[in-house]
Amino acid sequence: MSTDLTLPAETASLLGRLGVRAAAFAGGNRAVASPITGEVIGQVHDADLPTCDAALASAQAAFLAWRSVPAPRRGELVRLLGEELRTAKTDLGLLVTLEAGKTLSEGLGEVQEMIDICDYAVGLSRQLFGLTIATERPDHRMMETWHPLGVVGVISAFNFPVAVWSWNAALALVCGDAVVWKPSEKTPLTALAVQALFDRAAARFGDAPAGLSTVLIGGRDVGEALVADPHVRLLSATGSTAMGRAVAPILAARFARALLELGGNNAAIVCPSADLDLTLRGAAFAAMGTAGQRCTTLRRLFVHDSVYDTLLPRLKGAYASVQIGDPRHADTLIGPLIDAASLAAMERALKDARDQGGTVVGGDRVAGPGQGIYVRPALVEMPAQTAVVLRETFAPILYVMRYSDLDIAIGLNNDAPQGLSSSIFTNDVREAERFCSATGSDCGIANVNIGPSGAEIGGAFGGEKETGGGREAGSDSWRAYMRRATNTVNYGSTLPLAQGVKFDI
Ligand code: UN1
Repeated sequence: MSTDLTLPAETASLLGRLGVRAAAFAGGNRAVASPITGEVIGQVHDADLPTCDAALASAQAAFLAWRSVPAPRRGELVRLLGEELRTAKTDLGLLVTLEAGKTLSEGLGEVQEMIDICDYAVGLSRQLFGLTIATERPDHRMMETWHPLGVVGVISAFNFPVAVWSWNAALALVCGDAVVWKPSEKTPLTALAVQALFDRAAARFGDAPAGLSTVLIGGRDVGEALVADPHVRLLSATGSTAMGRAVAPILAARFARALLELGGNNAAIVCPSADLDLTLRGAAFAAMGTAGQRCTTLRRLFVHDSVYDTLLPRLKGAYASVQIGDPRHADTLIGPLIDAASLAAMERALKDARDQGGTVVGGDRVAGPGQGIYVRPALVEMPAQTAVVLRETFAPILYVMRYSDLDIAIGLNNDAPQGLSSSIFTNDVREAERFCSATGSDCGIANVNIGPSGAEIGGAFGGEKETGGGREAGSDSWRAYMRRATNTVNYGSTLPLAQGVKFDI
């Protein structure tokens, strides 16, 4: 295991192995710091606006060619990308750890999620299907066909710096679209590495059009270029609800599709019959894992009166003993916060929680390597679901509240403005089914005896209300990346009109 002092050199050699040319991450205008130590590990070049325009024009040209390539052949490119990711998994996983600060196990898990979605998309490339529909007219056939959509813009966040791109790109590519990606300003190095892996896959594929998938490093202006460009027919954006509010009206004004993955304020309900060993592990991973920086992180825990006094001491024990530190070390479970702004938001929320009657355990800074920002996750017992509980703070804070009636607990679950993920811990089938029913959780994800985070790619991922309504990854999410045509074909020799309308000339 490398020491802290070698971190920039370690990053440079990793990037070299992943096929990123030194010119791409050295000498640029934008310094990239690792949250592990705060050290600068790369200097990347922002794309200027002419570069953005050229990339978008080239993506449009690539789309025009790619849409005519048979979908299973398009799948072959994604299969090769999956192969590159398998080969590079260890290096890319470590780079995710260096740049985003998540533990090695989570960094590797993120790359595994990319491999999984590639596998899924390869299969999908032979299963892009439409319906045939009964028609009211004789000697007619009605069907729907699905066609490539255009250029797909992807704006991704620091916390899943590469997986979110892959959920979009793997699907978009088999669907016949071109992809232009603006990664988070905080994680451009992993994006450059993924682009290099894509370029390798494309070279092996042979005749992929130039510009089929590109990355544009930069800040807000690059994002705005993507949002405004008329060629971008679908913009998939992951980030804060504030970002979604800025992006959505611009897309709506030009009638482009928006796939928004915004805030989450995810809750779990612990019922009287819950298996408390399982609940403890599920809640601990969901609340503290990735240092509380997942959009699916568990932030609110409603515990039934009858088990509160048993579960809480155990949870406090887990919070007190969890291993915090350098995420490259095998025994670390909690790495650093991404930056000082994140710490400030956490401290503000904990102050508000105290002011609103909360009792805070943890939340203090702990020593870590260099200038990295390490905190003990905070467990906050709240007398009620106050304003601070309903606000998403992207940090490891778990608000715990008592409940006595399941209907009220489900209501509290649904009172959050966001609607991403949710869980119930119970061994009572009625409670479990109620939670998953139309009158249960109003979130895009509702789990039983599993925490709200750590979703597999096979299901559709996304949520309701201020989470934005988009769905990525599995199930039928692919339809967002295609346009649907309804075809009515008359194979007879008369022209009966629908609805019995007469128009005889
Ligand atoms: C995110 O935090 O932006 O379900 C995505 C999960 C991961 C994805 C999280 N598969 O926790």
